[in-house]
Amino acid sequence: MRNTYKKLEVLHFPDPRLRKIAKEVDTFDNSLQTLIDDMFFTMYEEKGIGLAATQVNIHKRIIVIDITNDKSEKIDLINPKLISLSSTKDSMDEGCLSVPGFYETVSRPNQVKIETYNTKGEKKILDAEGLLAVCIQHEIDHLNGVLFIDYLSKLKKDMIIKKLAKQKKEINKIVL
Ligand code: QAP
Ligand code: CO
Repeated sequence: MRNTYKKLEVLHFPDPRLRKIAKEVDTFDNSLQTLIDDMFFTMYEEKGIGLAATQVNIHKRIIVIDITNDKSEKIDLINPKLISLSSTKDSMDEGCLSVPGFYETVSRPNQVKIETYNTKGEKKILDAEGLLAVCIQHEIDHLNGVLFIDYLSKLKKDMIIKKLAKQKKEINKIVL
């Protein structure tokens, strides 16, 4: 662990770079650990519970998650692969650091099993349920260029797009 971290810039929807497909990590070196540490730092600074590398414009299959309130359970996933999904689903209010200010209900399987790698390049199996299971699916979606708002009705999605465009217009007015 270092004592200084870099706060990475988080891309915001509708940035087209959020649609890129991330590539598998094939080198497990120090720079990978550095990136993961900076991703945790960025996620905590932004008050998030999950962050995918895609969101910080790094198109590699890396995710950081911490769903605790006291930063006590850091989970990093490298090349995560869903190997089973429960048929039972749960609806949860989801948000996203790349779609700030918007929360909508999404239905997803409430239990998942994934295969993933740690920073040493060792393969691990992880079983998750509830919020962690939902967060894992949300973040793996990012690696595939998918956002939670893609699951909403066209009406709801269009409303978000419109509000964001309006916000951007207001910000530009102030800058001008
Ligand atoms: C994904 O999202 C997630 O709009 C992680 O103003 C969220 O960390 C999975 C955030 C909920 C399951 C349930 C969003 C912070 C953080 C905002 C996040 C905001 C500030 C979102
Ligand atoms: Co997100």
